[in-house]
Amino acid sequence: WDRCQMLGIKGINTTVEQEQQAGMREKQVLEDLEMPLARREMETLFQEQPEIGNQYLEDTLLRSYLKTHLPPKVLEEVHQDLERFGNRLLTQIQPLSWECERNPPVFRQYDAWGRRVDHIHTCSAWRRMKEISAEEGLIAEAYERRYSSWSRLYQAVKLYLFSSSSGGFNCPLAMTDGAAKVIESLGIPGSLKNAFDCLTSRDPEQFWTSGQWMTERRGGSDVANGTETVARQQPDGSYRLYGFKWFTSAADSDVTLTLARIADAEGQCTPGSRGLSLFFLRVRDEEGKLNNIQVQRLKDKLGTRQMATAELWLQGARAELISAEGRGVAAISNMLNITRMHNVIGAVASMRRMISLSRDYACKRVAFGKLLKDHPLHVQTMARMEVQVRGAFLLLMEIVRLLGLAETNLASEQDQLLLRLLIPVAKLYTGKQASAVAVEAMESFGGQGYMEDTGLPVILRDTLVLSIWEGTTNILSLDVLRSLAKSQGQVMAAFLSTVQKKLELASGSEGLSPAVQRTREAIGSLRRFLEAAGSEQALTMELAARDFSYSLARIYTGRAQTGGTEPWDGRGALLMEHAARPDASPTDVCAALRWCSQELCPVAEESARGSFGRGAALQDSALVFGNS
Ligand code: UCC
Repeated sequence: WDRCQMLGIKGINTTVEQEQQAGMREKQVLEDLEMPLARREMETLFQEQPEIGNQYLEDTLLRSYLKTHLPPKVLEEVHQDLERFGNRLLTQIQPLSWECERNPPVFRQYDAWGRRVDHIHTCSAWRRMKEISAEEGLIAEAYERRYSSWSRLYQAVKLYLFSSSSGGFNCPLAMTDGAAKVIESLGIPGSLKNAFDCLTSRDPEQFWTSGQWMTERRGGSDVANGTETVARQQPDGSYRLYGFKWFTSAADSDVTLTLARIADAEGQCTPGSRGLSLFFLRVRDEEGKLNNIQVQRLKDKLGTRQMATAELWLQGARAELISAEGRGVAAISNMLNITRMHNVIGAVASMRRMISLSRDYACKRVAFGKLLKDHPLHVQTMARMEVQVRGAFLLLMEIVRLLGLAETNLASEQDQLLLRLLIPVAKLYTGKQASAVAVEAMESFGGQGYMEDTGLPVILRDTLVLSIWEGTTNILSLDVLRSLAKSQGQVMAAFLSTVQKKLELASGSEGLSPAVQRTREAIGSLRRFLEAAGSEQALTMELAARDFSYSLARIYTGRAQTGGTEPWDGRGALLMEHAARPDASPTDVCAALRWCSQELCPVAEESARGSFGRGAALQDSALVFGNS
């Protein structure tokens, strides 16, 4: 895999130095164009590769967000750590990331003498990523809570910086975080104390990662009906699991959480969701021997090839029941909500990485006699991507802020309702944004973007999974409806009243008034849709689920702030709110206005077109399957 060369990394320069260098390069490139052709062919005019600098120092939106929201003492401490971490990412971690890509895991089923060994070999860079994750406290930070509710946000920011340089290690970290969360939410029972300590350890020798084995052969999204694994209780109270797990994302993990059906004395199991319970198990024993598990094969995936995703036979794996019987899905939903948050982190990080590279390239690449950055149409395309990533970033910060409050008992009931609603909304929306932005950004490199050895296709491939794993867009849209139904509409009431209140308070800012006006209209449309949908059949809401979720994402991301008075009240920092800060820049205002100039409430528009009725469903079917 020598073809894959590392994407360029600038030293650890200051922004001013970088600008000076870019200026010199620009001059050089333009001078080169004046040279006679023959000399040019021999000497220069190779295209320069895009480079990145310290991703913390270069991310002005991230830094202004932290400055606005974190208490000064916390900001001072985390700023130092993030600057250091940004440098470590450049010098040490990014090269490891490419090592992981170049050396995907290898599965060896038998040894030379025919013995079954089922050995998954991971490269040293992958194993080093695990150590670095512990050293940097990438899980620990969220559970130590040294900065109270801001600990979760701080952890998320580190993960956001780490994500695109992690060589795929962000995936096992997501599941590790999810497992720690489930164990914590169970009150850290004595039998799981050691596991919790290891999952949240800063000591590389102690640190464990977790898997999340939810998908079976007939499963996929339909976990309730597709899970066939059976759990048989043993005389000592433990269980043995028998079944086939079809996708286990990082099968080199130390432990895992998984679902199974407990068999009664006659061997019968309860079908459906009510029959599922949650289990914890060690994947290997102290000697590294698998826990009565056979590895069938590694998955041959489009992307995320750095990690060992496997098919596993459980043949009596010893496990501990950790949920109430039949409450497995509810118990594992704590994990799902955390891994979905990580998915949002991954989505925003990959958009930011692609845009950073594209921006640097625009300052180096000459076409039609001038740099790409001097072509207005090219810059317009990039600006549209920038608005998307800004909105997505603020939505991410909003959910981690709310999660931090919930984890430190500082969340109001309204905060908790909002969090339940916004996690699936953010996951489904940013997953789709990330794919679109990654494809668009790839195009901004022309043919070079399509070349494997630039490293750009890796980013694209790894981004495409974000709208699939952890629940597809439609499954997440249905989860949004589930949150409405379960709360008897309270999540929606919390959403609307929060948005409404903030809009009223932001309407004082004149520069933002077109955005305020458009958001107001969108809320009116959303309300009317909900009133009308209340009297319709369930089919209407199912058909509307995706457009409805998109409407929530767009309205919430564009909505306005509460106070704006000193001190900053720290609530709901999305684009208009960010733009209404006392020290906001004209660019912040511009991003808010542009976000709000897109269709904010597509569900109302589609509803007016009659897209959600029985007739439309029949037409959909005729269009797709050709029947009339
Ligand atoms: O494992 C995978 C890959 C791992 C890689 C992770 C890396 C990601 C990191 C990214 C880094 C860049 S992929 C496999 C993931 N599988 C899924 O996501 C499953 C998708 N399917 C669903 O989400 C479905 O909606 C199900 C499985 C949750 C539906 O199951 P049920 O049994 O039909 O659901 P119910 O009956 O509606 O819900 C059962 C209970 C309810 O509570 P009770 O019983 O008290 O009413 C629900 O309210 O679970 C509760 N519940 C939830 N609670 C269900 N979902 C949630 C939720 N999201 N939050 C809170």
